[in-house]
Amino acid sequence: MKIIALFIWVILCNSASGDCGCQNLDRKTTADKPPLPDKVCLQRKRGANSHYRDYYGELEAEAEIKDMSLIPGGTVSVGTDEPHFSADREAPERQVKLHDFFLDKYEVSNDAFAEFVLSTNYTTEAERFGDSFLFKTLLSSLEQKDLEDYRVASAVWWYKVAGVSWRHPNGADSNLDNLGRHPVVHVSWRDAVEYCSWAGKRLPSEAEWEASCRGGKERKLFPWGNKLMPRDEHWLNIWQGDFPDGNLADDGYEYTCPVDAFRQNVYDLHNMVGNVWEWTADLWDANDVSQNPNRVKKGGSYLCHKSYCYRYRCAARSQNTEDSSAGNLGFRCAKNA
Ligand SMILES: [Ca+2]
Ligand SMILES: [Ca+2]
Repeated sequence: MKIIALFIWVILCNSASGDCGCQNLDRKTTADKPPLPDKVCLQRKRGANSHYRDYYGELEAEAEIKDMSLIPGGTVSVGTDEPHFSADREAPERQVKLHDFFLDKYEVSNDAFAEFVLSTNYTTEAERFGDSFLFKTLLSSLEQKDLEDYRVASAVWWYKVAGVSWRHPNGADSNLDNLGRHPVVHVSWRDAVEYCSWAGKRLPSEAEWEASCRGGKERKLFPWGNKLMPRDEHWLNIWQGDFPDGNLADDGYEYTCPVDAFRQNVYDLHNMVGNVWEWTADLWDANDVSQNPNRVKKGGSYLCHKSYCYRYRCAARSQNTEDSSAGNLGFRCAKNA
């Protein structure tokens, strides 16, 4: 039986405004097991990180799903009373009850998505539409000029580009060479639902995603604590330098990184914040009964910078319509325990 290695990470604090505009990428506009709350509660009292090891110890037989972590349920805090983007409805902090569940340790990779497509002949929505949204630095200046009218008005660094899809993630002529372990992108919410269903899984709810992000800690900004760069090391793939020009890529990645590049908390979850945004099951507006409602996405992406899109925090959230796709938006799956 594998033993979960624990790292005690000692941490400390950070804070911004703005809007990356990536929530505007709409094509039309340019029976579960009962929770064990007492046990979880008791284990949490033993220390910030120890409860997870204890919990796993008692549920060893169930912690066997490949590349998934068992996330303990119970009553967890989500949201924040110190929102950075009030319009995103990050506040208030609230308590939610969750059952135990499993969550993928990694964002779904191109290799994994290719298996799904090979097995099902699935065609993604971007492939059916014939286009997807690409960040400007992936286009030559000539292409940027030609596609001027296909920019997102509120975020002119996004271009709707023909021929871009998960198979051609960085331009119509690009391919998946050396990107097998990178996250699949240009997948819509509906594509994500189909993939998870094929895998015998489902999308996580926003609360499940956020509880997983928090790694058993309360009121921390990031999965590991409050300090962005413990030990002066990069713990996530975001944007360094000036946005939207001048990505220094100090973290080693100008675009996506491999899905197992940054381990971020005691749940052994990688790239929860940063790398690519992740679809959740939830509606942005629970009363939205339209044909193409907005769904909640979490975690921010490699394009996020504190000065402009400080959304690589566990409490941060954004939205896109179900049929949206872009080069910085992917997903991971959950499964009932
Ligand atoms: Ca980066
Ligand atoms: Ca992510």
